[in-house]
Amino acid sequence: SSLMNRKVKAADIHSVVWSEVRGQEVIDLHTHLLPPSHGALCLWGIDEMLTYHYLVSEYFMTAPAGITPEGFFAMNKNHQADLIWESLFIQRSPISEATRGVLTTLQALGLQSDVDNRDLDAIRKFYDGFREEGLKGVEKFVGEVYRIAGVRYALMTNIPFDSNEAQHWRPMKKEYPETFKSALRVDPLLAGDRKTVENALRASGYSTSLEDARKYLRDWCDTMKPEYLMASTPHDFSLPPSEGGGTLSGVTKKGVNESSLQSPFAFADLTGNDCNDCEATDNLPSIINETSDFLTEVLMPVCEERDLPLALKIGAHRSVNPALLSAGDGLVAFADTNSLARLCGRFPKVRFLATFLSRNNQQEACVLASKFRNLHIYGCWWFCNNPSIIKEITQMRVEMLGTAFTAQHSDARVVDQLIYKWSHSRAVIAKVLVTEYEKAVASGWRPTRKEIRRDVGRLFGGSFSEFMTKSLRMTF
Ligand code: RAT
Ligand code: ZN
Repeated sequence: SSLMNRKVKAADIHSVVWSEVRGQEVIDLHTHLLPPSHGALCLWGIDEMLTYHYLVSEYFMTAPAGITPEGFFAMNKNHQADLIWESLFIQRSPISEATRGVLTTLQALGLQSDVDNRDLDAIRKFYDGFREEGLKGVEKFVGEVYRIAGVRYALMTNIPFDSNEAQHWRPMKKEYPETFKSALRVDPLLAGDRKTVENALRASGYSTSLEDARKYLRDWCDTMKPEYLMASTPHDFSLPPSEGGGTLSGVTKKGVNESSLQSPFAFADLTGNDCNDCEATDNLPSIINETSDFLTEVLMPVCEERDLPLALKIGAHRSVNPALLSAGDGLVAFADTNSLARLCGRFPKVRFLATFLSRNNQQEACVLASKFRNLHIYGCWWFCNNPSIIKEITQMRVEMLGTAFTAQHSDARVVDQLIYKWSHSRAVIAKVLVTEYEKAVASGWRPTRKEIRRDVGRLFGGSFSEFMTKSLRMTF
C-alpha cells in the first residue's frame, strides 16, 4: 500500500492508468441481458451476436435486392447469421465497430484460429459445447463472460408490459443472481401509450383509474425490486413550462420538435418553483383519459414515494424504417434538453439518470448535470457508442464534470457482447484519462496510484453508486 500512496512518476502515468482501467470491475448500468433462468430470453452465442440489430441494419445497406426485410426476418436465426457472416465478414472486411466487436469477442474467447480460418461452423461448435450442458452450461458461459469483461453486475431491462417477460416474475418469482439486477422499464407511460397501459391494467385485474395505474407500478416495484425505473422518451417528447399555480401540465406531443425555437434560458425560470407537484397525489385526476399525463400523474409520484430514480434515454426516433424492426430505429438530431431541465427542476426530490442519443446534445447534457444535483449523466448510447465519439464525449465530460458521471454502459443484448463493449470502451477511456492526468501533472498535481484507482472506480460505477445511495427526499 505504500506503493499505492506514492506519487506516480510522469513517465508512468500511461501504464498506471491503463492498468487501473483494465483492472477495474464495472457496474454495467444499462443492458438488455436477462439471466439464464429466463430461458430463451437469455441471448448468447455466435448466431445471436451476428444477428444483433446493429449488424442487421449494416447488412441491409448492401444486401441483394431479392432479400427483403420480411423475408429475412422469416428465416431462422441460423440462416440469418449465415447471410450476415457471408456479407459482412467474407465479402468485405469487418472493420465497422459492430463487426469488429464480434472479432474482439471471439478472440477473447480463444477462437482466433477459427476466425483466421473464417470458419463459422467451428465457432458454432465451441458454443455447442456449452449448450449441450443445458442450464449449467449457459450459467458457466455467462460467468466466464462476466470474468473476461470485468463486470461486477449488470442492470437488466425488465418490461412488465411484456407477458413473455412477466411470466418470469409472476406468479412465481424466481431468485436472480446478484450479477443481474433489475430495472423496471416503463416506456408506455412516458410515451402516453394509453392503450398499452389500459390493456396491461385490465389484464392484471386493475381498474383503469390513475390510482390503479400507480398501484400497478407500485406492485411491480414490490415484485421486481428495481434499482430504478426507466424509459426512453418518444421522439417528440416535451415537458412544457408549467403555467404557474402549481397545476400539473402534461407531456405534450408535438408534430415538430420545437426545442430549437425555445429560448436557451427557458429552463432558468422554472427550477424548483412548484415542488408541490411532487408532494401529494390527492389533487390528481382519477380516471385515465386523453389528457392523462402518466409522467407527472403516475411515474413521478411513485418514483418519489419509493425514492427510486428514473433513468431516461433521450433522442431515439423509433421506426424510421419500420420494416427493419429494431434495426429500423433512428435518432433525433437535437432532442429537447429543456424538458429534462424542467423535470429536474419540478421534481427536485426525484433523481434522474440521463443519456442522450445525439452527439449534438452532449454538451448541454453536461451543463445540466452541473446545474442539477438530482441529475446523473451516463454512458455513450448506441449511435454514440463508437470509439471516436466516446473519446470526444468522455473528454468533454471529464473537462466539465470531473469524475461525477458514469463513463459507459454496454447496452448489451447478447451476453457475449459484454466482452467487446467493455474492452473497446476501456481502451478509449484510458486514452482520455492519460491525457487529462498528464495535463494535471503539467500543472503541478501529482496523483498517487490510489487516487487514480479511486477516480477510475468512480467513472466505472462508483459515481453511479454514490448517486444511487444519495436520497434527496430529506435534503431539499
Ligand atoms: O441500443 C439499443 O439496443 C436500442 O435498440 C435500444 O434498445 C436502446 O438501447 C434502449 O434501451 O431503448
Ligand atoms: Zn438499451
